[in-house]
Amino acid sequence: MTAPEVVRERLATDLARARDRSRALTDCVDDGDLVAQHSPLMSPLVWDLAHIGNQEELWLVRDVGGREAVRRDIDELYDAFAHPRSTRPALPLLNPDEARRYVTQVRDKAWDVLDRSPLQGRRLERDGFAFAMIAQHEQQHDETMLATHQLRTGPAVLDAPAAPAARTALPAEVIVPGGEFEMGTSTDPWALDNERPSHRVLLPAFVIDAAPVTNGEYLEFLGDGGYDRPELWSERGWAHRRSADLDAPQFWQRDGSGSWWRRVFGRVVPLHPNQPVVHVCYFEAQAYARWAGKRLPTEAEWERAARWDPASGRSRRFPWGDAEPTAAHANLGQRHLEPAEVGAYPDGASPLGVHHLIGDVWEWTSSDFLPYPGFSFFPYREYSEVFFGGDYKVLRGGSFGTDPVACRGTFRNWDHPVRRQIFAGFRCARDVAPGEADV
Ligand code: AVJ
Ligand code: FE
Repeated sequence: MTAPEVVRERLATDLARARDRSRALTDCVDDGDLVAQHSPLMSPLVWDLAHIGNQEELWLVRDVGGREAVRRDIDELYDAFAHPRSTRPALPLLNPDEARRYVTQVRDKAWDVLDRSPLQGRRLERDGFAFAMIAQHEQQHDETMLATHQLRTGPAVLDAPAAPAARTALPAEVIVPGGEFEMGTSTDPWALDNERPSHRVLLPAFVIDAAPVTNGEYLEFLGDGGYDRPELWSERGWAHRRSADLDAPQFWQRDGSGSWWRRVFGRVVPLHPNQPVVHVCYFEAQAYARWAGKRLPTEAEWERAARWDPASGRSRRFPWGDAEPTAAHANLGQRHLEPAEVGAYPDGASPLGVHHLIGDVWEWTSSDFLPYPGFSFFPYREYSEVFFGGDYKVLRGGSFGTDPVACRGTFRNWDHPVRRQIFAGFRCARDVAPGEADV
């Protein structure tokens, strides 16, 4: 049990950090850019901004605080289910100045609600859940806005130092022994509904890559005709590869001499061979894995590799233990605008020596997005429940654009298998060969 005053301080920091980021992502472009649609897959940035404020108003100001609405008339405009992303630019949205004023008004009230909440009692307020949920929500939209920035054309407006270089050489693979482990959580106070409840899962031994697949490795697949060999793709994956005319990860381009480059937030940079590949869809990940004689890990395998501590038998919050991530553990929080070289975070490794599980790139798993046994929605069906059983694959681990508040060993992300504007890569896994796990 953490004392309410400590929780309150932490919530204030997390909410303030989210708002600084939302501001930075929306103050760096002009109004025309904020209302424009940079891709039919994305909302205009100004929609995300006001939607962030609207969710905060619904949950913190009205529900937790029991206060008067700031703007009851705009709920429908910012209801993600009422309007698909492609139709949002045509809505009578708040203009950029109005949106900025709106989120500030809501936040001022939310600060007051936070000051007065006991942070205990009612489940929504207990341990500050509602405030943490809203901080996570804002950060998730900030990551979405970062993806919109990546899709946006025109001169670069975002800047960050280069991600760190390798500090240690990694083995190709790690053997994870079979056995039972605790998947999900019933005790992490800020875990979202889909991460709950904790349950025992029994897995046979498996082998998992020590790091995500790099650009250099992916280039070998590409050079070996990976995109031209239907036998490497699933039936659905090949149909998509054909209809979408995929021939390389999104944002890759080749120059006259055959060298590969990558467009990264408005700059064209040489393809870095030792950074994880990013902006591939599930079907590309699946084809690579088959080419490598492997497969994608299941979500349970990923979580066992990330959380299970062989010494204690316990599942921990992060690969390195229960401590919150620092800059030494993982590439999170948009400190860098790219994944780091593999081997750059030795302090972030799991006890078995699996690296880069947290940060750098979201990792596609082979699992569909489904509820854990005993799931119940909280606090609303539309966060997770309505997506269960849809055409979604689970992604794990967070990217360089994920804030620590929205990232942990239990955190589950999901998206359509064709999507690649998200900061997604992957690592491979495989069954153990006979005798391999006995050593
Ligand atoms: C969990 C990232 C898939 O962005 O659609 C934001 C998070 N839910 N607002 C999404 C979310 C409601 C969600 N993902
Ligand atoms: Fe949202």
